[in-house]
Amino acid sequence: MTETAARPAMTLTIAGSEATGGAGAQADLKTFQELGTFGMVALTCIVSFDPKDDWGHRFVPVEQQVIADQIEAIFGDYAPEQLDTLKLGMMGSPETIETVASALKARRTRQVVLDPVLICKGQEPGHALNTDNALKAELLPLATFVTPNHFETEQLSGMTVESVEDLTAAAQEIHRHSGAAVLAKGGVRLAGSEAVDVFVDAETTEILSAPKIGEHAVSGAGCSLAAAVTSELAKGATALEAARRAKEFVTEGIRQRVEGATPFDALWQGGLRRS
Ligand code: PXL
Repeated sequence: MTETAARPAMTLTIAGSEATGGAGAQADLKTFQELGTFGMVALTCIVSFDPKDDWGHRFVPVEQQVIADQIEAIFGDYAPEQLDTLKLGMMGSPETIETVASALKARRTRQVVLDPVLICKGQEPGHALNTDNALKAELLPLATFVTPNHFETEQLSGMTVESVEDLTAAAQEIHRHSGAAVLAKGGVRLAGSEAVDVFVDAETTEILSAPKIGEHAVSGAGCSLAAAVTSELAKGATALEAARRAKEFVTEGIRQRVEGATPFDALWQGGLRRS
């Protein structure tokens, strides 16, 4: 009789493609693999940067039925209880949020990490408000862990964030109304020499801090952080442990970032291997 190894932790991302491999589903899948989980992807949209137009984002949604089909295929293959953690990334439109939320209603995974990507450059600014409302109504209630960046923290809390104290208060507010663990990212947006994120759940408020590496945002940091949280939760970490390890993963990924022709560098998910 052949021995079968215990199956790896199972992770799924529902997210958009970003062709250059810095962000989106590509970043998620690389992070899942790097952290030792079995990764799956259902694509919501395709983003192609435009080198002829200042690297603006060209955005094409995946047909709604095709999004639903991918989710059906994945949950046909694995029961919700076999999928340890689900990550929700860029949806791109209120219609897609609706499709994903209704596909997930009958398929509840134990843990859902929501990266509340509100708007991608190249989309109509008007989209942000509609997407924000749909996210709050349809996806935030499903989330057990949420990872808003500076802008998304302001949107989800309705508060202005200019300091670590503001970020903490806003993260506590998002936790209070969603019940989810929150990792609110200050990143390079808050002044000072440290990149500060704030973790809040029912037991703990903890400030996670690491020296800033440069003053520019790096592509893929947000996606990779949420994907690392997803992987760590899938492997059995507590929410706080997952947040700490994800911060370390992203810090090393930024240290080993890849430079190309775009004005922003891309995080490399293999950063921890070299450090
Ligand atoms: O980092 C946000 C993000 C998420 N998902 C996709 C993206 C981007 C930013 O470029 O393209 C698909």
